[in-house]
Amino acid sequence: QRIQGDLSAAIQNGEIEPWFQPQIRLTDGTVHGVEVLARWQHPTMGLLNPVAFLPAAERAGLTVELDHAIWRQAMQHAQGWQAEKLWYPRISLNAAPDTLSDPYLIERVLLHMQRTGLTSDQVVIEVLETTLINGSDDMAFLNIDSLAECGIALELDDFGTGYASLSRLTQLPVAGIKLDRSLVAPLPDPRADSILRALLALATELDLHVIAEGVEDEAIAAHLNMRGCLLGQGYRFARPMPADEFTAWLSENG
Ligand code: G
Ligand code: G
Ligand code: MN
Ligand code: NA
Repeated sequence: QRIQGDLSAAIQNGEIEPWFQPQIRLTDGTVHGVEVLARWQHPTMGLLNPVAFLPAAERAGLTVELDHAIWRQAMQHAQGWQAEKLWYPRISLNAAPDTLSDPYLIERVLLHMQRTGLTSDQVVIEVLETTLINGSDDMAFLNIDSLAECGIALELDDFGTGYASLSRLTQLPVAGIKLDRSLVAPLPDPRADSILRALLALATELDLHVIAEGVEDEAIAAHLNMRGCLLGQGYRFARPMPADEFTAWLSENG
């Protein structure tokens, strides 16, 4: 309907833009990376979150275009932070199932890198745990291998909400997992804590790094740190911010 009709033009004219949420080292509070989150500054409906337009983009076959429009803008901002020596940027980009299965994925990512001068250690691709289970075809698995060969890390997003990806973790070149906030928010609840400890043990065993999502307060951050979870993201540290706000945040916290 309305959203779907406006979407293609909005992608073209930059109405859909990257916002940024820092990922923090829980041991010392320094900045590890930043997750890039799409936002649509809609002329009449105001600020829209992905939940309001990603499904429509998917139905319209526009997610690949949308993801790359966001990635390109995000990497341009990162180039600026690098140039201003505010920070050695490390950005995490969300990939929709269609984006992961795109035969031109590697070519497009390398082109963004070439244009911005960012190197493969500065780019992380996040895919949902469920994408690997439901949305992956041979092309997706080829891409996953190629990303690893290029030195680009792959992280599993919303980890703990899908299922059966434990065996996949041993077969795929996954660098890290992002603990879903439904596992993090209840901490230090004993059951949530048991799951946390089990997942951290598994991650250590498989040599995966772990980022806790939805870290909303200091008690949760301290608990995670006590259990040996090194990285966290959430409102305790910062909300997702537009680029100019994140630039200001970096000059205070970077
Ligand atoms: O920012 P917010 O919590 O509303 O994001 C919700 C979800 O939308 C994120 O967890 C992420 O999976 C998805 N998302 C955010 N930005 C992008 C994007 O640029 N591309 C894709 N494919 N998904 C995104
Ligand atoms: O990639 P993913 O879908 O996990 O994106 C994270 C989403 O969670 C974003 O939409 C972001 O706005 C949201 N978010 C980030 N930090 C917090 C938090 O501390 N609490 C809650 N409830 N949501 C958060
Ligand atoms: Mn994500
Ligand atoms: Na997530």
